[in-house]
Amino acid sequence: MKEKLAQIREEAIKQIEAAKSLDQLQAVRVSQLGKKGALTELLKGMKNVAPEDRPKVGQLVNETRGEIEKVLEEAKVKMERLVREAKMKSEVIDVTLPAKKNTMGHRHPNTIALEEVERIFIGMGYEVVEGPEVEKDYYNFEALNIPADHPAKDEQDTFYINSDILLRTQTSSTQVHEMEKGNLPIRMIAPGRVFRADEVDATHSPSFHQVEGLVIDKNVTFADLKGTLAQMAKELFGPETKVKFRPHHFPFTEPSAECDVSCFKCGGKGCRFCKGSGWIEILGCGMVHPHVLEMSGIDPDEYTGFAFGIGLERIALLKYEIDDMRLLYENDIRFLKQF
Ligand code: 2U9
Repeated sequence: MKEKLAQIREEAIKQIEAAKSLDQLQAVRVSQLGKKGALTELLKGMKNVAPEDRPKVGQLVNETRGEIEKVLEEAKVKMERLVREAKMKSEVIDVTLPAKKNTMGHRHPNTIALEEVERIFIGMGYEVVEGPEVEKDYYNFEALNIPADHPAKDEQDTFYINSDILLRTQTSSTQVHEMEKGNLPIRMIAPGRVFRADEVDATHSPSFHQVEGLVIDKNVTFADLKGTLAQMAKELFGPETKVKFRPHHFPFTEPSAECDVSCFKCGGKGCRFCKGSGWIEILGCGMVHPHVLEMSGIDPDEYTGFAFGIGLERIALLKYEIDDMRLLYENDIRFLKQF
């Protein structure tokens, strides 16, 4: 019996030493000490042992069980330490490594330019109003005095969805909706995306952004328009900036003008930036055509107004001295992070 027990103990210790994980150790515990284990089997054979020897044999079996349990426990503690150490080693933090750099997001040059224009006009008491990009022909063209045979209405220039619905070519349609509401006076800017069937090049894109302004009140004159745009130019390009107006034609304004600012690079002397002229064209403007007021239900004998339109990309390109509009649409992070 003693020999048998010694054999069981040795086999158990051999298996414990061979175990390579906590799971394997647990398997040894089950196989050696469990219900189907060698020791339990041995105890089942107690009925064949003489009654007077049973206490002695029982004690021997319990001693062997105790010894195996002790070895198992020691092996378990050792194994747990090894597992802990391996985990610590794999998770080691090198505090001398340089910290990871968090990259900051950047506002797009268009957004910076728009926020600047918005800030200037909000400061002068204007409202910022946004309108739909998909419009009725009426709001984009007819209500703005653009006749059916106007070249802008050609399918080559405008994206039509059907004969009546189109992608707006200017944000003026938003202003027409505001005029129709009849809440006068109006002092608003309408920023937004517009669409024109243009080929892509350094200065054109089929989709770009505008900010249009509209003021309608009693006694609004061209002098108000000039003063407003002169103030905007100073805030946008610097306090020394001058403005100049050249006669132009737009169907929706009469009289109409294009507005130039003195070159903010050379101060007006003439340089490469302004192509030697000392002036840079930045927007179109004029007094709202009486017929445009009338079509939206405003009496042109009582009210007058001025309007202007700015290409936002043009402002961004000028302000940040970017020479190709395509850079604004590529979203290359190396480009964007400069602003
Ligand atoms: C209403 C009446 C008139 C808005 C105006 C311009 C002149 C103009 C261009 C600037 C560059 C378009 O993006 S661009 O190509 N716009 O020159 N826009 S007056 O006139 C209006 C607007 C609304 C009711």
